[in-house]
Amino acid sequence: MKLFLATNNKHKIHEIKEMLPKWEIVTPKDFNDTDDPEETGMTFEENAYIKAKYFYDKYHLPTIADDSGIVVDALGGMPGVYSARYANLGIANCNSSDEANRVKLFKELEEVNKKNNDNNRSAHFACAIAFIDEDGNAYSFVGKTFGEITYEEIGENGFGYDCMFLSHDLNKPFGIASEEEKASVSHRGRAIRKFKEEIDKKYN
Ligand code: ITT
Repeated sequence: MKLFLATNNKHKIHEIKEMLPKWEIVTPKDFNDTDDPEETGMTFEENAYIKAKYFYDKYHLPTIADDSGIVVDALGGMPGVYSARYANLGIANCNSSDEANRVKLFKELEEVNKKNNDNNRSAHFACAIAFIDEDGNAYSFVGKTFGEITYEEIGENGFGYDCMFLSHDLNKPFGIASEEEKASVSHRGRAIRKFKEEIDKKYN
């Protein structure tokens, strides 16, 4: 069964392909398509739907999209849906590098902790998976995983904010977790498992 995965993020493609071994996954790259629809939503669910709908309307294949990010309690939920462009906020309307985003998050959190005279570093990752089937019906699945922001980068596994996220479930940072360990508790793993439970039976 063919599934269009509406993302240009190679790390998401790798993780989701591993999680969905029975599906034939194609991505915009396979169509030499560099389109990147603007993420104008205020929630992960809205943005995932915007991306899935854009590519469903273009290729008419069953399509999934992932919108995800890290939500830090002491920062009022930031960077949240702005996770990919956090270091560029207010400067340019494009994604910033993972490293620049991490540097900014460490700095902002340190300042807020100092101001509040505490060390609240609670955070969670969230992932919304939007799925649009071949008839255009839309579904949404959300996964979350809880933990804390570390004081320095730990490990090199994963991508994005992984090396600064201490997973409560694993009791270690995602930066030193294996792919299997991360997938077993991650926001993306949880959302994709909900997708599988609901959708797999439709196609089997
Ligand atoms: P697409 O929109 O093309 O899917 P993107 O990288 O722009 O790719 P998002 O808008 O969903 O994706 O932004 C997600 C950002 O949140 C991503 O750039 C990472 O920095 C971070 N992120 C999401 N999932 C993560 C994970 O599992 N581990 C570490 N960081 C993650």
